[in-house]
Formats: sequence, structure tokens, C-alpha cells
Amino acid sequence: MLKVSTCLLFMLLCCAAQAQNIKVRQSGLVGNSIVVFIPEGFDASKTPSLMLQREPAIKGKLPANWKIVPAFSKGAATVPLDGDISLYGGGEVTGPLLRNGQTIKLWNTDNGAYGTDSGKRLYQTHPWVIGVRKNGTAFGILFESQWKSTLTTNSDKVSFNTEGGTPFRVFVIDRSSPQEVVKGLAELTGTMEMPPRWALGYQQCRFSYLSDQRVREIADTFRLRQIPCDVIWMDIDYMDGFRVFTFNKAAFPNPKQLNADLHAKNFRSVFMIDPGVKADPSYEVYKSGSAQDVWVKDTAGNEYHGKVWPGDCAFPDFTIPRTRQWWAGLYRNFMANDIDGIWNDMNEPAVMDGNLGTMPFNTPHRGGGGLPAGPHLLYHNAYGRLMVQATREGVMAANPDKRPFILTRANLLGGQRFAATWTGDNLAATPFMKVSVPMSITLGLSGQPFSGPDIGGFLENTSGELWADWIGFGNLLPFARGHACAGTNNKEPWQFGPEIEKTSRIALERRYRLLPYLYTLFYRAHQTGLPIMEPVFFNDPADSRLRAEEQAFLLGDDLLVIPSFAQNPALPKGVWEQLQLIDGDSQDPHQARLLLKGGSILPVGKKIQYTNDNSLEELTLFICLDSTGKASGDLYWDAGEGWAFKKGGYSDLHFQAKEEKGVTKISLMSRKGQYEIDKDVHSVKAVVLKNGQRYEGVIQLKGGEIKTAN
Ligand code: NBV
Repeated sequence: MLKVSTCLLFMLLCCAAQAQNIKVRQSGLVGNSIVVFIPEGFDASKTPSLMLQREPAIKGKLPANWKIVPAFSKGAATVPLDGDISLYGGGEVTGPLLRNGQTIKLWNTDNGAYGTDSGKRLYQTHPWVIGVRKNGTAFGILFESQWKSTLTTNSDKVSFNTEGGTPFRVFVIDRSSPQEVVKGLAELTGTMEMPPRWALGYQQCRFSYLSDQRVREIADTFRLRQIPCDVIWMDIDYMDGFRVFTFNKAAFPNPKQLNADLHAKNFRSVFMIDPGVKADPSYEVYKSGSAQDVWVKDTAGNEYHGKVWPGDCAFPDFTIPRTRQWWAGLYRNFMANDIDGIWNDMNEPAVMDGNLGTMPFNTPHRGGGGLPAGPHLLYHNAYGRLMVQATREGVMAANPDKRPFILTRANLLGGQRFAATWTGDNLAATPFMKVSVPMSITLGLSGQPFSGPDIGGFLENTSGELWADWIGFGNLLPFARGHACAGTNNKEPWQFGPEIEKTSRIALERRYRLLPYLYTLFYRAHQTGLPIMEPVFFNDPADSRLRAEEQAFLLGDDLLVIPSFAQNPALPKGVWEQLQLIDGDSQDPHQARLLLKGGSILPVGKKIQYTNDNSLEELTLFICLDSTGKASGDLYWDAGEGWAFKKGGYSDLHFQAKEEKGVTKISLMSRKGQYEIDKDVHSVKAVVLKNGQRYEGVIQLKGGEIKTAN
């Protein structure tokens, strides 16, 4: 007996020692305060790098005083932490913004109402954690493995455990602030490409608008009721029997004409494409895919089939370069219907009759072109990301002069390079509205700036009150789309009675007035990787009071948004002035309170119904002076479409303001780029907000003066 237990103990100790025992084979600097740790046994040919934009080169030695160091064990890494640290990140997560003491599972999951596994695994994978120290300096840890895993963020250690995964690299960024860390993440994984300006408008969706007539009706109602909107979405019912890349002949007989009609009214269209392809030998897409041998096969080498909307489906194996090319090619004819954007859904991939909602873990993927062959366990979390890479390539090839807009449900860290995202199938209930704030903030902190929830809630009926509260701040999220599940009530902004229609109109008019600022933020995010929607603590990372604030948020650095549901939010110190953008907005109980930061100049446009209108025709610079009487701000603008901005076809203006002896002088200090913004700007008004008072006057684009004392 004694012998057996001693033996067991010995074995356990050996295992534990072995578990602790993987040494770092190599470490070194790969960027400005970015270090890589490579464990013994790491084999790039077995652990493909699908998160990084490019393979980093080691340029220098690990700095001698480097503090954040991972310890590797079999298929896992742990990073011990020291001191009082606030943790963030993990991408698409439910629960609090402050992630100390949280565990999530990284296994992309179709998770309606975030009900499966208590929402601990959602649609995307971001093995990425940010730590903010007491003094506001910060670090980021990237575990470079998309293998099925668990990420635990405890105050004394962060651990990442794969379920049998191969050895992987860990990247650590250690910089002066969380903002610098997020920029560092973008240096590794890239940034979002500039979207077309229309994608910043309000978008209206439903599962589904069942005919082109209904789509026209919805579009016309927006214009008739003067509620700003840019995009109408086509969910799966536009297809012929849910066959992707086809149209239902009875309900959508002429998609090109539908798009022409939408365009004539300054709307754009986004159409859904799922990965599951109906296994129907008479269907062109299935036939061509079969001819090119693109499908995922099972362990016996037979075509893998699983059930999705169209019934029995085959799934493209996106790890194969030929498959991605084939998939990209399908967009050529499809986009020729003058479709503006693509929505890739169900790409976890969701399989209705599958194990854990997807294909069997051992299903082989063939790889190629630098990607090793490997089981579904290795590629599951990258499936959506590989799909949207191919989609983006296809949309680009179909319309090389346009900026693609692609929305995806599943993705992987770094996938912001290919598509925007939304937070999946939420529920029409207050807790889901509230959690949509930290969810989108966390995506922004994890490299994905272009996100938002289904405003109003997707599943179940939405009450007028809930809609009004949600649109009252959802209007200010980077991606602003209302959506509704089949069988639920109509959720367009006018469906809840005249009062709430008015609230919706005001909310969307606010968004559209903010377009110049929002567009400037999108450009900065594209350049640097900084989020568009920021946590309040970004205002002062050393102010510990702000670390857990997740009701209020910042839009860029300058605008504080306090949703109507917020109770006792922790607000940043300093000068903040209430901003009114639309008559009656501050009296409407559902609208978020907007506060403009001392020291900032906010470019605001005309009240418009769609982004194609000339927002800058009436430009207003809202100015909030800091305690020294100074302010500054930027306006970035370009054609809103196409690539001319990459060759100087943009205008980037920098304004400064200074108050002296009761007069505020505003000056255009610098202008970059060759876009002729002066042609767009017909008038400029300056509005100085000071001690609750408003002083305004007409100025020129190059500047001017207004009296700011009584
Ligand atoms: O395509 C239908 C829906 C879509 O509306 C939703 O946004 C996706 O998240 N889709 C899921 C399929 C299943 C819905 C129950």
C-alpha cells in the first residue's frame, strides 16, 4: 500500500516537474519594448502564425530588467504578476470590463443569448491580456496559439492553457501607458483598413426583410420620417433555399435593380454569406467547389457534411490556398449586382448537428502555402478569420477601386485587418444592453476597433423603453446597427410610437452630426490601432477610481458618453462641458449625456440623413478650453471611398484655440494632404463651451476670433 502511494506521489511529482519544465529557447526584442519568448519545442511549421501581420525578427537582446516573463509548461504558459494590477482584454467577452479573477474559454461558439457555458466562450478568439499598473504604465501579453484553450486572468498570474496544443510563442509589450500597449498590439497584428464612410452611418437589419418590396418600404420609411440611415441589410432569406451566392427568384427577382433603387436614395446594401454550402449536386457553387476539391473531409477522407440552414452542407477548407482563391472568386459575379458590403455569419463554423456546435475536433484540415495540415482543434478558432481573409480578397478583386466593408461573426486576434464585427446574438433585455458597453470596449482594447452590438437586442421582443435607452448610446458606438431575430416584433426606430421615434431621430441625428469627429477617429484607429470607443480610464490611467468604470465610455479622447442607464459612473477629473448637438437632446431622458473634454476642439458637421450628403457644408468647431485657456483638435477627411487617400488625397487639419482677455482665437495650425476640403466647407462656426455657457460666432476655416466673456 505504502509502496503504491509513494510510487503515485513520485509519478505526480514527476508530472508536475515535467509540467513546469519547458525552458525558453530564445527571447529578444522584436520591436519597441516588445519582446518574444520562444519555448523549447516550438516548431513554426506545426504552430502556424495566423494572428501576426508579418513574421517579426529578433532585433536585440531581452532587456536586463524586463519584468513580465512567461513560464512555459506542456501546451501552456503562465505569467506571474506582481503588485496591484488591473487586467483587461480577452476580446469578445461577457462580464466586467475589469478582468481580474475571470476565466474564458477560447473556442469560437455560436452562442445565442450568451447562454452556453454561461457566456464564457463566444464567437471569437483573442488570447490577449492588458495589465495596467498603479502608476498607469501597462503591459500586454499575447499568447500566440489559436488552439482550443482557457485564459485565466487572476491578479497574481495570467495563465493560458491549451487542451493538448503544440508549444507556442508569447509576446510581451511593456510601455508607458495602456494606449501605447494597444498601439504595440497593432504593430504586431496590424490595423483595420479604412472603411468606406457609409459604413459609419446607421444601419438597419432584420432576420429577414423577406422581399425586395419590404426592403424598399423600410428604406422609404427612413427617408419619409427623416430618420438618418445609410445601410439596409439582407439576411439569409434573400437566398434561394439558403444557397449562398444565389437569390430567391420570387422575393428578390432583380437584386441589381434593388441596389440601384437603394443607391438612388443614398442607401447601401449588405448581403449575408455563410460558409456552409448546400450539398446539392445541381447547385453551381457546390459543383465548382467539388470540382476544385475545396471541401473539408473527415478522417476517412469523405466529404464532411453538417447541418446548417440549407440542410446538409459541405464546408470550404479555408486552410487550403486554392479554397480561398475559389471562395474569393465567387464574389466576382455576386458583387456585380452592385452589392456594397458582405456579412459573413455562422463562421465559427456553426454546425447545428455537430459536436459542441461545430465539426468533430479531429476533422483534418489540409493546409498548404505555409500552413501545416492539422486537426480542427488547431484551426477551429481560425476558421472565421481565414474565411474573411478570402472574402476580403474577393470583394477587393471584384471592386478594386472601392473600400471593402465586411462584417464577420467569428474571428481571431488580428482579424481586424479583414472585417468589422458585432457581438452576436444578444437578447432584448437590460443586462445585455449594459454589457454591450464593456464588450465593445474590450474588443477595442484587443485590436478590433470596429464593433457594436445588435442595438435593441436580437432575440425576443424589444420594448420601446429598452429600444430608446439602447439607441440613446448605441448611436455612438463604432458600429451602429439595429437588428432583430425572426419571430420578434418589428424593431425599426418608428415601431415604438411617436415619442420613441423622436428619441431615435435625435439619437441618429447626433451620430450624423458627429460624423467628422467619428471619421477622424476611424482614420486614427486605422493608422495606429487605437480604439475608437475607449474605456474611461484612458483619460487618466493612473486614476485608480476609473479602472472599473464600464457604464460610461469615451468616444475618442474628447467625448465622454454617459448612457441613460448609468448610475453613479466614475467620471474623470478636469474640465468637462455638456455638449448639446440637436435641439432637445439634453431634455430627452433616453439620450446619453455627452461631455466635451477641457482642452479639446471637436469637429461637428451638418445634420444630414445619409453620409453621402455634404456633412462639412456647415462645419462647427465645438471648443472646450482647459484650465489654462487652451484647446486643440483635428479633422481628418477624404473622399469617403476609394484609395486616393493613400496617395495624398486626404485633408488632415489641426486646430488650436487660446483665450486671452475674453477673446478666444481659433487658428488652423497645420494642414496635410491634397484633398480639397475647402470645396466641401461652406461655413464654419466656432462654439466655445465655458462654465456652462455657450459663446459662438462665425469664423473661417483658417481661423477667427470670438468673444468669450460677458
Ligand atoms: O442569419 C440569421 C441569423 C442572423 O440574423 C444573426 O445575426 C446571426 O448571429 N444568424 C445568426 C443565424 C441564426 C439565428 C438564430
